[in-house]
This record gives sequence, C-alpha cells and structure tokens, in this order.
Amino acid sequence: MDPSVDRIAQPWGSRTPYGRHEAWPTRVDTHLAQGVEPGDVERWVGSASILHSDGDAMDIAVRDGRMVGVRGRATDRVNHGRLGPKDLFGWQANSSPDRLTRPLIREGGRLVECDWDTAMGRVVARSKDLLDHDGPGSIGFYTSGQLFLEEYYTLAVLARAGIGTNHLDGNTRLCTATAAEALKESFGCDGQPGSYDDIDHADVIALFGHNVAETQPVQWMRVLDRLEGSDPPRLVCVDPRPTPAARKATVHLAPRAGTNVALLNALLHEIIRTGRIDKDFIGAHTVGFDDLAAGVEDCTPEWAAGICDVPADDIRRAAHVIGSAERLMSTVLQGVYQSHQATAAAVQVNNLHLIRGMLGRAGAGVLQMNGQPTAQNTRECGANGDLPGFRNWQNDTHVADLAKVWNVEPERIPHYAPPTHAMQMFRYAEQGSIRMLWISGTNPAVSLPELARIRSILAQDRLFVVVQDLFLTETAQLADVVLPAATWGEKTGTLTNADRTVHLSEKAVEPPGQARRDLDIFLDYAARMDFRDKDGGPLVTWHDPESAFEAWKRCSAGRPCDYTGLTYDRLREGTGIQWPCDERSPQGTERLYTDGISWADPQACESYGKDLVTGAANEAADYRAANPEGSAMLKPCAYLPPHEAPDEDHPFQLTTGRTIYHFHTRTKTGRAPQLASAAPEVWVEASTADAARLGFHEGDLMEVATSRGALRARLRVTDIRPGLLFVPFHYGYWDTAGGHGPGAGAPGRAANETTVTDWDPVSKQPLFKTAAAALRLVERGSGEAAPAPTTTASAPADPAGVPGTAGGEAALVSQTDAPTGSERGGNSR
Ligand SMILES: Nc1nc2c(c(=O)[nH]1)N[C@H]1C(S)=C(S)[C@@H](COP(=O)(O)OP(=O)(O)OC[C@H]3O[C@@H](n4cnc5c(=O)[nH]c(N)nc54)[C@H](O)[C@@H]3O)O[C@H]1N2
Ligand SMILES: Nc1nc2c(c(=O)[nH]1)N[C@H]1C(S)=C(S)[C@@H](COP(=O)(O)OP(=O)(O)OC[C@H]3O[C@@H](n4cnc5c(=O)[nH]c(N)nc54)[C@H](O)[C@@H]3O)O[C@H]1N2
Ligand SMILES: [Mo]
Repeated sequence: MDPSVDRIAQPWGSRTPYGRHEAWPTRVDTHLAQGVEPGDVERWVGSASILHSDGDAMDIAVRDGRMVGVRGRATDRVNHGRLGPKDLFGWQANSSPDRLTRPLIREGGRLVECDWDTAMGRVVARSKDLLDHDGPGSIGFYTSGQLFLEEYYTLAVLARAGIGTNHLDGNTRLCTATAAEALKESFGCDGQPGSYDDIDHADVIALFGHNVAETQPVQWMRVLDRLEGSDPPRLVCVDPRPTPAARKATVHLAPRAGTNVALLNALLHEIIRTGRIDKDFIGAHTVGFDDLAAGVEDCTPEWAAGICDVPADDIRRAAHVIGSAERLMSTVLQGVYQSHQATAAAVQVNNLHLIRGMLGRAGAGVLQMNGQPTAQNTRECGANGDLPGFRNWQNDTHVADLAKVWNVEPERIPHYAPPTHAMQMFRYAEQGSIRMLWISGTNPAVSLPELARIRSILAQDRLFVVVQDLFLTETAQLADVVLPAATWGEKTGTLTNADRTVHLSEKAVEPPGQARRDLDIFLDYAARMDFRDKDGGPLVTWHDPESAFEAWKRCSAGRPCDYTGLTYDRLREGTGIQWPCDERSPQGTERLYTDGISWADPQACESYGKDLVTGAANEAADYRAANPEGSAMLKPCAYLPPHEAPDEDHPFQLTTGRTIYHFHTRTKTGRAPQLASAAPEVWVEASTADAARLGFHEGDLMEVATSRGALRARLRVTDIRPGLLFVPFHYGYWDTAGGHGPGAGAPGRAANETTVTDWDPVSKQPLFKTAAAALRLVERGSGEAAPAPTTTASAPADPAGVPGTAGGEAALVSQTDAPTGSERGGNSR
C-alpha cells in the first residue's frame, strides 16, 4: 500500500486484496488541508459522507474552530476506513465565501438581506393567508435526499398534520422513487433486502445501469480488492457506456438506452428455459411464477438482441453467469430507474433473485440502490410521498395508528389520494393551484427536466417560492424568500445509507453568519404557525436533534424500519448500525428476508401495488386475492419501446448522468478546488464510430439539441455505444469563475435544457436517460482535449494527446492500515 496517493489521478487508491468469505482489510484514508499535520488536529468529530448513498463513515478534523480535513473510520462496517474523492475533498465547500449568511427577501424585484424575524414573518403570513383563503392544498413542500432524518420527520409532521397538505415530496422522486416502488411491488414494502457485506461472499455481481465505480467508489474499491484476491467474483455489467465496471466485467452488455425490460425478460427466459431455478424457494416464498414464465416465454435472446442491439450470444453468456451463480448479488440504479419502464425493469431484477432463491443469505442479495446520502430517511419519514414508517395510505388501520402517534384525528392526515409526487406538484404550481412552494435542500432549476419550463414556473408572480439552501443557487435566485441553512458538519443528525446502515453525523464547527440548521428552521415555523394536536398541546413536541430522533423512534416502533433499539450514544460506538434495530435484533439486521417475506402480508404491507404498465393503484381486495399469504410477488411485464425514438432530425439517443468528481449541481464539489479542476466544464461523449463517420474530433465545440432545448459542450470521443451521446448533468449556470444567470439568448450548458417532462407511470420518476437528440458542430477545437476526466467512463478512446486527469500535491491522501495522529476521537471513542 502506497503511503500517499494522488486521489484525483487514482480515485480508488491502492489495493488491499482479499479472498472470498474473508474480512475486507482496513485502509484508513486521511486528507488534511495543506500545512496541517495530524498532530495539529484538536478534535476528530464523528460523521459520515453526505455526497452519495454509500454512508462512508468519517471523522472531521477540527482546529481553531475550523474544519481542516477528514479521515475514514477504520471500525465502520461500511467503508473500513476508506473514502472516495468527494468525501476527501468536498468538505472544503463548507467554508466557501459564497455561503449564505443572512436571510433574503424579494423587494422591488431584488433579493435583499434581512433578519430571521422578517423572513420567517413573511413565510408565516403567506402560509396563514393561503390556509384561510385557498386551503391546505395551495401549499407544497419539495425537499431533499440530503437533510437528516430528524429534519424530514419534523417536516413530514408539520406538512401532513400541521398544514394538512398532501403535497410533500422529495427530490428522491428523481432519485430513488423507483427503488422504493420496486421493493413495494415485489415485497409489499420498502426496505433494502441486501447488505454491502454481500460483496465479500458473492461469486457473481451483476450491475444494472449502475456506474458503481464513480457513484459508490468505496464499494467499488471493495469489488476491486476482491477481484485481486483468491476466488474473485465474476461481474455482469449492463450499461451502454464503458464504465470502469464494464471494463472489468466477464460479460458487458451495452444495450440501446431504454431497453432494459427486453434484456431482463430475455435473461429470465434463458434462466427458466435452462431450469436454473430454485423450485423450493419459489414454492415457499413467492406467488406468480406461472404468470412470469408465460410472460417471458417468447422473449428469446434473439428477440431481445434485435431490440437491445447486443449479440444474442452475449445475452446467453450473461444468463449463464447469473444462472450458474451460487451467490448472486445485484445492484440497480439510474440506468434503470430514470427510464420509461423503470419500475417494470427494476422488478425484473427482483424476479431474477426470487426465481433463483438468491435472497436472505450472505452473498445473495439485491440492492435496489439509493443515490442520495439520506434518501432512505426521506422515504422512511414520509417526506417523499408516502406515510411515515412505511405506512399504507390506503389502509385505515395504518392511518389511525399514525394519528395515534401524532395525537391527531385520522382525518387530519390527508389520505384521500396518493401523496402528490414532485412532477405533479410542479404541474399544480404551473396551473396555479399550488401558490406556495417551499424548496429545501434541492436545486430544481438545474436538476429537474425541461429547465425552460421549470424556470418559468418558479418565476411566476402568483407563486410564493421559499428556498432553503447554503448558496444562492439557480433556484434561490428565483425565490421570494431565501433561508440560509447550516449543513453537514455544522449540525447534528442521523442518516441512513443504501444498505440500511444508520450513522450519526455530529456538529464539528459553527455555521457561517446567521445560517441555521434545517431542523431549527422547521421547528421555528411549526412554533410560529402554532400547530396543535387534538388535545390542544403542541403538535411538534421536540426541540433538538436528539429529541426529534426519540420522537421518530416512537413513530417507527413495530414498523419494518424500526429504530427503537438505536440511540445517539450507541451510534457513537465506532460503527453504523443497520435497521431494523429493536428488542429482537439489538445489534441491527444485516439482511432482510432471511426467514421468509416479512412485510407482504395484506394487513402489514406498505402498498397494494400498481399495474406495471399504467401505474393504476390496486385496491386492498385485489391484493388480498392475489397474495393472501403475504409472499413475494413475481410480476412480469412486457417490453415497451422508449417514448422518444431517434429520427432524421434527432438521429442520436441522449443519456445523462454523473462523473466521479462532482455531486449533482456542484454547489459543494464545484467549490472544492481538487474536484472542480478535475472536471471543470461540461462535455459531451460520442462514440469513435460516430465521430469518424461525421468528421468530428476530440475537443470540437458541439451543440446537443432536442425538441426541448440545446446546450453547448466540447466533444469527448469514447467507447460509448454507437448512436448514443452522454452529457453530465452537473453544470448549471453557476460557474466557478463567478459567472451567473441564463444570459439573454446565450446557449445553455445544463443537460436538463434538453430533457423531457415525462415519467415512469408506476414510480413517477422522471426520464433522464433517453431522449432523441441532434449533434451539430459549432466550432472546430484548437487541438485541446475536452474538459472531461480520463480516469472514468469518460476516458478517451484514443488517449494520445489527451492529458491525464491528475490533482498533484493538493490531492495527496495518506493511506495507512490504522488511524494515525492524535487520539482516535470521533465516533470511535
Ligand atoms: N460522483 C458522484 N456520485 C454520486 C452522485 C453524483 O452526483 N456524483 N450522485 C448520487 C446519486 S443522488 C445517485 S442517484 C447515484 C446515481 O448513480 P448511477 O446510477 O450509477 O449514475 P448515473 O450516471 O446517473 O447512471 C448510471 C449509468 O446508467 C447508464 N445508462 C444510461 N442509460 C441506460 C439504459 O438504458 N440502461 C442501462 N442499463 N444503463 C443505462 C449510464 O451509462 C450510466 O453509466 O449516484 C450517487 N453518487
Ligand atoms: N439530466 C439529469 N438530471 C438529473 C439526474 C440525472 O441523472 N440526469 N439525476 C437526478 C437525481 S438522481 C438527483 S438525486 C437530483 C439531484 O438534484 P438536486 O438535489 O437538485 O441537486 P443538488 O446539487 O444535490 O442540490 C442540493 C441542494 O441542497 C443544498 N444543500 C446541501 N446541503 C444542505 C443542507 O444541509 N441544508 C439545506 N437546506 N440545503 C443543503 C445544496 O447547496 C444544493 O443547492 O438530480 C436529478 N436530475
Ligand atoms: Mo439521486
């Protein structure tokens, strides 16, 4: 192990190989600001990463009241000390001079600074006025997957039982709505079956639309370490781009975008045809096998090959690898979720596991991944368009139970219809029925599809927009009131990662200026609105993070996501803990469904399911008839083509996504110098074949246009599948060079200028991965390479003349087998 590595040039650091069923060795990654030595650190404060869903545990180094670095936590189950590039460098954004330090209100068209009383006074006055004249349905809340559990729970209580609105959702709708929905469709309830530890035991790892190396770099380090150890796993990777995982795969399938269901149906077909199914498991734990088998009967590899444009033999090889696995681990993410048949496809991955009995054992697990660090909490707490604690809005017993927890009448909690999803909330705002939209911890003016439309919705006079953020984002610039928030490292709270591991993230430093933690903003609003329970007492009875956590525990009691066995103190003991954690499993629960399907019972389930084609919700009676015993449900679905196909004017498919160095709209990573300079500007990827055919070269300035809009970007020629373009969605108008604003007539650079207002009918997750686009040369390049990384899926097909991505001195990270420096500190006290 090298003691020190440039982690921009080598994002995954050095290898610590290990064999199957062995423990993953520890490697402690530490990065301190230049000039700071380990001995200079005064305190290490326990936390976990907030820049993806992995939950990498870390300690924040503090000196003189300032953050001066981070160190991975050796004792934590998730990362065994490792950190990814964003974890290592992203914290620097906290002390950016661009932080909002005072509330702002719009006066005469301009945002001007004011005090908290004035800003909150406006929000409360508008809320009361709207409640009096237009009713609770005129107020909507659009929140995040990046706040803490305590904050979402407080927001869910005040929105659902305080205001009484059905319009509360998170940007999790864009992110993991399909994960939740696919779990509900197959298992009756949300809750991730698998565990990251499955990587240690699996002999086959299958990745469906998941660029794990870039988006969960620490789990990729774990896979890389296994690939270099004894008895390595075989990888199956389904992704149209040459991702790092694709390059290491035994079988890489690069399908036409939007054809996942066809491919999965062919895999199911082959596995059933060759008899590689677990009849005992199917008989004991599932319903619907005959329907599934009939549904895929005609889905031969040849049939799918024609749709997906991958060789039939490769599909057979993939089916053989998956079909012969002893312990299969699969992950699913945005290449599946942000597509027109998102839930239908994700459910087929569950089906693969169910018919092969690959569930509830070490190494045999499915991870319907999350993306955002706290998306799981948004879902649990009911801030995402579900009721808290995975309660079923169609089940009156569940609603009554929740009403009891909140001490309100059941009628107080809207449950006349499914909670409104985000895309619908923006539609209501466009039509004028939603008159106030409170946006916290998300930047829709860059992240939602069809930005011209989103800007015009947010800019309307009749819509009162509140934005709660760290920076004056593209969205905040359109607000009527801007509330400056404290963030990670400046506030305490819990967060739960994609494998149900709960971490405590503690306050390390003071927030800048008058910025306040999100919890305090919501508590202040609840107090000013004077929300009451049915006995006239205050509706919100807690006052700080820990008391909010205790309140949440009561709400989670007896539910699948039971937190009752957790306390802040237990979470300070050196490792995160997986829910459910209660009296029966005080150490937490590594895997769900080790002992049958626990939450699919008609009385217990979170959802009665939906039609996978139309999204129409089933009734309780339908569910009971189809699944009286509460088994896992095998649901087939026929393939449907993407809604938008390439044509003469728009001959390419366009997909969008991420790079390892940036997080979303770059509000944090764009302000961390090492990350910003690793990927400073937008680019567009096209294949070698397309570039040669059209005479385009690396570095040429291109226009990418769809019927919604256009952007300009430099060309990177890669091994992406021919016919497909890729644009990272990280680049809004905000510019590290200080530039702002759409600018009259200037060509945009945000990917979402081009995306469509359309969503999966079941999960309502918008489509970001398939559009039809034109690619046009604007200006020849000067011979300089595109500003795209060379270390990732964006690597140039021909590296000649393209300088390698590197971070130099400033990006050096120490790698040791145990924590160095002063006391162990942080959560590992
Ligand atoms: N570095 C970094 N890490 C992150 C984030 C970040 O912004 N930056 N964000 C976090 C969040 S919130 C999320 S949701 C996750 C997202 O993590 P991922 O889902 O891994 O990331 P994406 O780049 O959105 O998409 C993954 C892959 O889908 C492929 N794809 C596109 N179309 C199709 C298709 O039709 N079929 C298949 N099978 N694949 C397709 C793309 O080529 C891409 O490689 O990452 C999390 N981690
Ligand atoms: N074209 C395209 N579009 C996409 C995607 C794609 O793949 N392609 N992916 C989608 C997905 S999966 C996601 S998750 C979304 C992400 O989209 P967004 O959530 O809109 O993106 P972020 O940049 O993460 O925005 C988070 C905002 O919260 C602020 N913030 C951070 N911490 C805190 C805090 O503690 N408190 C408060 N109040 N604010 C805070 C940040 O400054 C930032 O402005 O984008 C979606 N949009
Ligand atoms: Mo996401």
